[in-house]
Amino acid sequence: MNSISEIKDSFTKELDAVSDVAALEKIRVAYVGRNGTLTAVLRSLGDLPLDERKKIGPLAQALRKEIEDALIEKIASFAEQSKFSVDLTAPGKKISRGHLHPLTLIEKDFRQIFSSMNFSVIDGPEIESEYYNFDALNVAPNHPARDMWDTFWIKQPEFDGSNTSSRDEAKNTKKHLLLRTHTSPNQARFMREHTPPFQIIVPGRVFRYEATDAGHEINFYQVEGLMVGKDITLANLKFVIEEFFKKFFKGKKVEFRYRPSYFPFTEPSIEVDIKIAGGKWLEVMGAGMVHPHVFEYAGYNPREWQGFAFGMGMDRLAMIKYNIPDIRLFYSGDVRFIKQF
Ligand code: FA5
Repeated sequence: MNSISEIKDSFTKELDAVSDVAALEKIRVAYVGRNGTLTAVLRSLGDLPLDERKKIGPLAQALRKEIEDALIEKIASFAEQSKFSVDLTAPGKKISRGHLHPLTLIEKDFRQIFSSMNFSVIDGPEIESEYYNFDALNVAPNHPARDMWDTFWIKQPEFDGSNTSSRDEAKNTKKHLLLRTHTSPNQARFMREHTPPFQIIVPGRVFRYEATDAGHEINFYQVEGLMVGKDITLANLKFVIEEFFKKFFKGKKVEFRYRPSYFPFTEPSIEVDIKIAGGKWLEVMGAGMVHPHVFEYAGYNPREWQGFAFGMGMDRLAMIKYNIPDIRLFYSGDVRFIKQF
């Protein structure tokens, strides 16, 4: 009986001195753990004569409950204290945040500016048929203009080498699939399904089988523009392009140069160069008036409808806007690059 009250006294004293969870655990082990002081007493009960056992047993059991309750209470008080121990003067911890990719930022600009000019934003497939990428755009099967775009052809079961081995043979089959070399197939796709007047842009990824350098990638982004209606002229194209660039380069001085060019799907065709704040002239897009054959492919009467189309290189514009010297940085996956935007 003496030993029970001694255990209780020393436990209470030790518990009072405890100030952290680790020390509390030590006490728990020392008293009620497998080899704890009180556990030893409880274990030895069986060796005692019956009348002593009857007296000491309940006391020892009661003390065990008391100790366990006290431990739980103490641990709860620690939790309660830590909830309020906030040091308001401590310096803040920096939480590192994600960044949007510069090309994503540029695409957002495009969507926002063209939407404000009443253009709808349309999407199209990256895996395209040869028909939409070339034929419907007035690029005849064996016309040299097809070589303006070096193409990644998609291997299909019927072209897997067993029944036809040459790429040229495959290229001449209308059914052939490819990775779109430009966003222009979406002109043909959209016109098939819609009746003019309309004005759309189609931002998206395109692919070309060509050597890479600071200004060329094998996959990059374009934005196609198409406006079809009655009495649309080159003057409308010029206005839309100039409005867009003024908004895109926010207040900087933008100069424009229009050069004659050739695309099978526009007539006349032009290329547009811009000069920002007195810098160098840079080619940013191909454009022109929609070729009558393209309207015919779409089922429109070219005497009734006119339209303009353009295709801008989004990466090139991002390079100009953010002063990025090499297009390959966009696709490097280097977080240090992305973090700057
Ligand atoms: C075309 O792709 C035409 N579809 C554009 C067009 C649309 C003309 C509608 C008329 C009417 P081009 O191959 O020039 O044209 O490419 C257009 C723009 O894409 C270029 O001005 C350039 O900014 C960008 N571009 C072309 N090749 C690459 C490349 N390898 N890497 C990055 N940007 C490129």
